Amino acid sequence: MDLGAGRRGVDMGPSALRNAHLATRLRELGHTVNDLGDIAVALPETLDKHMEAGLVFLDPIINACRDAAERVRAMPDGTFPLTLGGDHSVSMGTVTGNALRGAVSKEGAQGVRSGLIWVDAHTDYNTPQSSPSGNIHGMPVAHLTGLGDPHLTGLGGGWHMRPEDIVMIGIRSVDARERALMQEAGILAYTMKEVDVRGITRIVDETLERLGGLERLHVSFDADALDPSICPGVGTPVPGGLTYREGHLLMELLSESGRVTSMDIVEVNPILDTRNQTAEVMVGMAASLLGQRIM
Ligand code: DIR
Ligand code: MN
Ligand code: MN
Ligand code: MN
Repeated sequence: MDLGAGRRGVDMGPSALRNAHLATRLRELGHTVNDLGDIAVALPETLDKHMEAGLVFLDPIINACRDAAERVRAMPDGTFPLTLGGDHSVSMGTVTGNALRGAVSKEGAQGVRSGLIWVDAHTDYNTPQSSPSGNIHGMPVAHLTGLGDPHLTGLGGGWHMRPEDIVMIGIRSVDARERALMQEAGILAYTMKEVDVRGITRIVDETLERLGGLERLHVSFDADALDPSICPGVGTPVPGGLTYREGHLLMELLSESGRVTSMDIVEVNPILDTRNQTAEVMVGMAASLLGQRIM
């Protein structure tokens, strides 16, 4: 879907990623790939664009997220759910669905405590009140931690991410009120400055240590985390992003840890792209996370 984004086109992202040979690349790595097809979402042209409680297209986005959560939750044990977006609001569904997979925790509550590695230029920690745009793709992480609209925070039936179980990497654009919310929640964000000064290797070491005891780690990869010179097909490009090698190194090191259990690739916009380059780069990122090695 593209209902959560400020401009049209990321609903075509999954087609572009399939066209860039995603399934073939993963099969070549030895994986069995089952493409479950698309989730049906209303086209914006058939809806009247209105705000509900500060949120654009709230109702159809709730439905799409519920659908995504249920599809992920129902995947059999031992499978790796890889979700193709679409705008980043789908991650409210996928992160929730992964936490609810096959389990009821010791405390009897539904959902397993899980780690989230959010690779993005943006922190996506707006609430309906703090958002300058009303676009839901700038709000998924806040809602996953229980802040914001009750329909969206309720997707997990009471399950929420703990702020200390979230690590963000690649950050370089945060709205003023969003920054205050991030600080209040205490979410760890490795900005591009930390990437420059400390390097991806140390950042991955620290991330895996921080998320140490958690059995499920989800990687949510927004294509705009990478520099617009390599991923021009994104709706909100921000200069100064991760290089091609930094992106691959991040995925390679996470892959070597053997701890990542699910992934999203989101915000690929073929309308704004150059000859499907962004989709091809993002297919490479998924391949690196799923075991591709140079030698
Ligand atoms: C901006 C843009 N912070 C917003 N967010 C984007 O509308 O909330 N997230 N582009 O990926
Ligand atoms: Mn090709
Ligand atoms: Mn995002
Ligand atoms: Mn982004």
